[in-house]
Amino acid sequence: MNALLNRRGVRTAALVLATLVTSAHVGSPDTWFQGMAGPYEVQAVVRLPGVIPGLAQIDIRVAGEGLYPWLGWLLAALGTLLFAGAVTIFRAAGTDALAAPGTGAASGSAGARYAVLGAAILVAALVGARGWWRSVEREYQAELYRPYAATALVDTAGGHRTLRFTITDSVWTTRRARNAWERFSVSPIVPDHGKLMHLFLIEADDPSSFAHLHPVPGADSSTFVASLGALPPGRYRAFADVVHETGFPQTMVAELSVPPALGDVPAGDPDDAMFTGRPSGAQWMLADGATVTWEGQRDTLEVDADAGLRFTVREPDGTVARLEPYLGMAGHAVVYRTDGGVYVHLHPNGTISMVAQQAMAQRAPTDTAAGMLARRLAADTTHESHAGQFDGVLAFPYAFPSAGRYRVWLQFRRGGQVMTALFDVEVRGDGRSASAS
Ligand SMILES: [Cu+2]
Repeated sequence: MNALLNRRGVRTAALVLATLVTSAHVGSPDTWFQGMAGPYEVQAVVRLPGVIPGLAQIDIRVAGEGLYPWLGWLLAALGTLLFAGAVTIFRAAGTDALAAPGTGAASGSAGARYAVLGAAILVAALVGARGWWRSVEREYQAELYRPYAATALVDTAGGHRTLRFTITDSVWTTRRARNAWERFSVSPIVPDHGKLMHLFLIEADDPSSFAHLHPVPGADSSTFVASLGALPPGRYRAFADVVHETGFPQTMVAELSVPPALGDVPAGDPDDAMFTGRPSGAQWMLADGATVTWEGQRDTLEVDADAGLRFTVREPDGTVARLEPYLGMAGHAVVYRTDGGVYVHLHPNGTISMVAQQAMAQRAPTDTAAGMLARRLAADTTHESHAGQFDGVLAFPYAFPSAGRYRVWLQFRRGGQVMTALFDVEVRGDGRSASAS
């Protein structure tokens, strides 16, 4: 779909929305709209903030083909006609318009000069307008969110495999922000669930091997290192979750090739976990005979609808199991579209990070320098205080953002061991809609 026309449609939709949000709601503040905005069929959702002033989240989905292929040609032909017409007017200004009343047209060479002059003026205006449009486009692009650029590689010096994940983005290395998103991310990284970075490795071609690692800062503040343990060799995608002092979370992405294991496998972080396996339907059997069941619907999942991700861990005798805290939580889920286009790390409280919540609660007016709040958050050990047990019913609020085949890895702790269960699921959508929000 043509991005430019798409954006025009979105603008039209935004006008429609401006009138919509002025109507009142009781108890259900979100605004939904489905209908036509000009020639475009749109579905718009405005999620209003609880307190005004605040930030409203606006999602606009443009359905259908969006652009007729012949429309561009028609517009180009009409534009050429307009250009030729305008040049003709210039030519007439140099001939017919200068003729004395009652006489014939003036000399043709004056008309040609005027036509050339007119064409030059028009071309200059068009070139200028194109430059202006491009600069508007660049400004728009500069305001878009993009995650930090990063690289990942395996260092085999020292006789074992060490993952080195490096943030290469100039925003991080120079601490200079160019837009609002980047201003949120130039602050220090704070530990979430007690770890500065949660890094997931997922096998690229056929996602059967999976690792959940916790790299620690290496020689500088841009490189994070972790032991790869016994991870099978192959090509992997790396997803690194970090949270900034501002409460801003981001996921960095990189690809890497993992060589075969060397003899020496040093122990990694005790909360690291690795897993290799293939999904086996709605029930997963753990090594100790316990089972994990995907409760609810698996075959009628739809885009943007409540996915109802609910799992029950049962003892071999069928009773609901008790779980120990894993990184301060009853469970963690990683949702991944098998082409790598969607990745998210979920907790029973949703997609928001725990430390972002803590940062919100602990921010004080005296936190004027970068790093003050980060130090307090790092010293805070309340994430370790979830010492109790959880029952084995795990629910994760989530809606799948797009259609496709997904894998869901579920992680929790039992008998001191981190256990992983794997499920796969097909999510249906209309296959045509494109989201622009
Ligand atoms: Cu983690």
